[in-house]
Amino acid sequence: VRGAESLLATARAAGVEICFANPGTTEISLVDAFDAAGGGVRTVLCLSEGVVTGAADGYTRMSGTPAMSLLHLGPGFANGIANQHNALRARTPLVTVVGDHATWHQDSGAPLASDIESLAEPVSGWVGRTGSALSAASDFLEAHRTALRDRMPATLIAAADHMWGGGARPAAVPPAPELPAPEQQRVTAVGKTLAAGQRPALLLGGTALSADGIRAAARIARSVGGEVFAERSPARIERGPGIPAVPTLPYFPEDMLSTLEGFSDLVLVGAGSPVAFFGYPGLPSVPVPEDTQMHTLAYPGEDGTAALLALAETSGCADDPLPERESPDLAEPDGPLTAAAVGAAIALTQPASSIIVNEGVSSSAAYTKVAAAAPAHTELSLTGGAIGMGIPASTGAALACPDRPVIDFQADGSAMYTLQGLWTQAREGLDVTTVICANSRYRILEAELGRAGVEQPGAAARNMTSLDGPQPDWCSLSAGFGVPGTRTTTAPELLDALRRASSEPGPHLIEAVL
Ligand SMILES: Cc1ncc(C[n+]2csc(CCOP(=O)(O)OP(=O)(O)O)c2C)c(N)n1
Ligand SMILES: [Mg+2]
Repeated sequence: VRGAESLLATARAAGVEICFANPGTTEISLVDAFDAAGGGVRTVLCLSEGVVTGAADGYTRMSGTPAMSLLHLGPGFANGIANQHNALRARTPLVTVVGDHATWHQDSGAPLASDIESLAEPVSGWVGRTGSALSAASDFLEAHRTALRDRMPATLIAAADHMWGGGARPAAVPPAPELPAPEQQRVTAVGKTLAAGQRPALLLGGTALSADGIRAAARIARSVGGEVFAERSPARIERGPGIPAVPTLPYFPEDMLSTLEGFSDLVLVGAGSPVAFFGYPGLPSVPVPEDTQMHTLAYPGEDGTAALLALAETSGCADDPLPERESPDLAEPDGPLTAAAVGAAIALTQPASSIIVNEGVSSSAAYTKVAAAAPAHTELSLTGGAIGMGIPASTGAALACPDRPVIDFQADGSAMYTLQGLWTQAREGLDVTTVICANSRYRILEAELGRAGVEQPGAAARNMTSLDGPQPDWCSLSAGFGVPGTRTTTAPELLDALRRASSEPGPHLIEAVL
């Protein structure tokens, strides 16, 4: 068969079930090969590459099996970089296939020729090229296995002549690599540290934030008189009855410092060391109090849940009852909409087992603050700070979990980067409700101007932080992509729109005017 067919047959055999695509001429053999050899790999067209990479990230965070993406040369890849950056920060094992010119055409100065490696390397754990039509299948397999082993996006550059060249065969697929569990020695050492510490804290991230991981961490913390935190903006966190509520570290470095004040030890489990989102004059990059000792139980990329279960076992608390979980009382919001009212309205109306994608930016904490009052759910957040992931990630999550409603808690400015993801939601009939926090501004930047001591921003600064003139018409935009939209200005209207959206199939958009 052709290289393209061998690659897709191998992808399918390795467990790839979906390909998010925005292809071009260099990928034409692959486009054609999905019908012949890619049987079983669902193709999903996305109308910009930022939607492709963000959807692949959302899909893979939820399914655990790598999604494939198909992009067109350097410029196509470049358009997808921001969301592949978020996937890198989430440690999502994606396999991105970028078509390139035929090998003999690559140096001819053709208009679309560019240095693809220099674009791909900063946002990939692995970058490689197909070696020939005959090796295309094993080249794909190497990308796939490396992505899974290292929990990082892998990018394979596929030359057009390797895809159309014949004589290829699919590669034999060995079992997928497993997440490495941390050594028992480290578990024992951390167990001793915790037992000796006066007031230890556990900081969970990545693979530690499963239901089992959070339960084990809560048992460990209680047995040593400590506390549990989740990293800021985790890729994926589970919440609900039977899962102790875990506060996330705050955003600003001074708040992180005061939260961690008084802890003797900070044990990192699947999380990196706390770090300030930005550098501010006079504030540290690593906002951890000086006399707090940091330790690592599991590095990002290791199995944090396995580490916590092993530590609970070692510490003799594996079968302890879980700490009492107070179920917070959340009152129905009333009156004009605020971020807090939107967060509460979602928490009160979200169906059981929803997936919440949180790109609320300056509003996002308004949901996490009350999320403990919501029924069982999974929350995905913006791991890499590159805005424009909410609509794509919601699209991917809905494709991964067709039985679970998806609610996108979405800031308005960020929605604009990848708004055309709504079209894919409509085309695929996905059960996604996008709630736009329509404050008509880049509110977080206004807050940052204030932090920088600017009391009265000038006309130029106001111009760069406002979405006024014209205000986006969200319901028209949404309708234009085939998604019915509803405008709400009060909490009762929003509650009503949310209930209606979850009772109807297919995608919806709700504008919440703040
Ligand atoms: C790709 C990318 N471009 C620009 C930025 C800088 N940035 C951070 S937040 C923001 C605006 C956020 O506005 P919005 O999404 O409306 O959220 P709000 O602050 O109003 O809650 C911008 C432009 C970024 N983080 N990522
Ligand atoms: Mg805004």
